[in-house]
Amino acid sequence: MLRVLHTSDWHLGHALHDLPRDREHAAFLDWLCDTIAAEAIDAVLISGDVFDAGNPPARALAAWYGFVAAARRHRPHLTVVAIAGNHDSPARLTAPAPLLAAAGVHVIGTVGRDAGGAIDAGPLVVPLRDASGAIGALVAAVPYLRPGDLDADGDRGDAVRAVFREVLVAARQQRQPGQALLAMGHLHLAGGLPSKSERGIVIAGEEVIGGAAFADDVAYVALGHLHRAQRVGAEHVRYAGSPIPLAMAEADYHHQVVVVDLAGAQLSGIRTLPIPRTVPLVRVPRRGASALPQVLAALAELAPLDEGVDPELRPFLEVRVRLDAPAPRLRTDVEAAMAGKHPRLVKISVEAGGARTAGAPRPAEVLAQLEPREVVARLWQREHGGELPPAIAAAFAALHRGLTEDAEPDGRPGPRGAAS
Ligand SMILES: [Mn+2]
Repeated sequence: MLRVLHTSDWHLGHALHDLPRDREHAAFLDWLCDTIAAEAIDAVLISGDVFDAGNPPARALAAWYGFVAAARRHRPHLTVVAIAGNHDSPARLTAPAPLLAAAGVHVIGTVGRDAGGAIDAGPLVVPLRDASGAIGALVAAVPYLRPGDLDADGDRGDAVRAVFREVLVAARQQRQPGQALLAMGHLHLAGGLPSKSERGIVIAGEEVIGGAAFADDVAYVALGHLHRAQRVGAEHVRYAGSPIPLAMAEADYHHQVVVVDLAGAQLSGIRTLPIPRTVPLVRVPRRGASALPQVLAALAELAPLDEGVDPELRPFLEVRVRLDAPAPRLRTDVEAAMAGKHPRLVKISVEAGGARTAGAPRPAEVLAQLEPREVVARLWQREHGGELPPAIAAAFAALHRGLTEDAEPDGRPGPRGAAS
């Protein structure tokens, strides 16, 4: 019997609209260590995005090393396998690999190839051992695949599938009877539901591969990248999901880890364990949006600041205002209403109200044929009536210029614009 815990998308070092998440991550990692001990876990699979950024802050590195040391104190034979996600720097994640390997931690950043282009699959096949030291399973651990990891010729989807296929072939060659075969990947699998907080990983138009990339002899597929916990097409193909909400829109997510039991080569059980939420996410109003007077009245009802609570554990709050006309004092009014309140304001969302300019619906136009400035001018006309004010036009032009100058070579906005 081998018991494996699957988790992913920790995003250590994350900030929610500039507010740090360190206390939430610390609470999760404490809970995870307790769970590893209580559930008698033999191996932990972390399916990418250990860190939120390629150059994580020192406190995020401290959380990571502190976790691996604490987890091994609870379970001295524990194996930890972490693959790089699209947020991780493969080089930085794997820089301490020799030290970590001595502590049972395998960090996998890139796919090596020989001069002929063949994959060096050896480092991507990781054995998982039970408490007696016997190998109970082999994991084909494939990191997020960057262009340099892939065969340059042909379709990206084909190239991604080829890497999984070749690493699984190598794992099968090593596998002894009674050992299970597992796979890990950080990618968007067809049929998976994305959230707003993942950074799109399209490189050449091929974002998604199908679950058929994993053959029937793979007992469990531990995926990362999608932040909503979910199975994809089959019970044993799963995204563990992120352990904390990475955007206000994820307030209703059920954060969890997956516990996978293996009996010999076969999957014998899958359970999910809910992760306690340390910091509540509050929305005013709870659903939809309200006019500003109602929002301000609801904010007045919020609990007053409790000085006894650690400031980083106070709830995050989003207000959603429906506006019928521009409200230049919106932020000032909301911030005044929040003064002395317990929750921390992280976001003001505005929804345009019902007082639309009268007139027959316009024939559908192809958005791509309009200049961005024209789209803004028409939106202003529709929502507020009249010409686009010069100050708004200038602000939009500056913003648009900033976005297009930041764009990555494939024309998509850079990480700053796209992250959560
Ligand atoms: Mn992620």
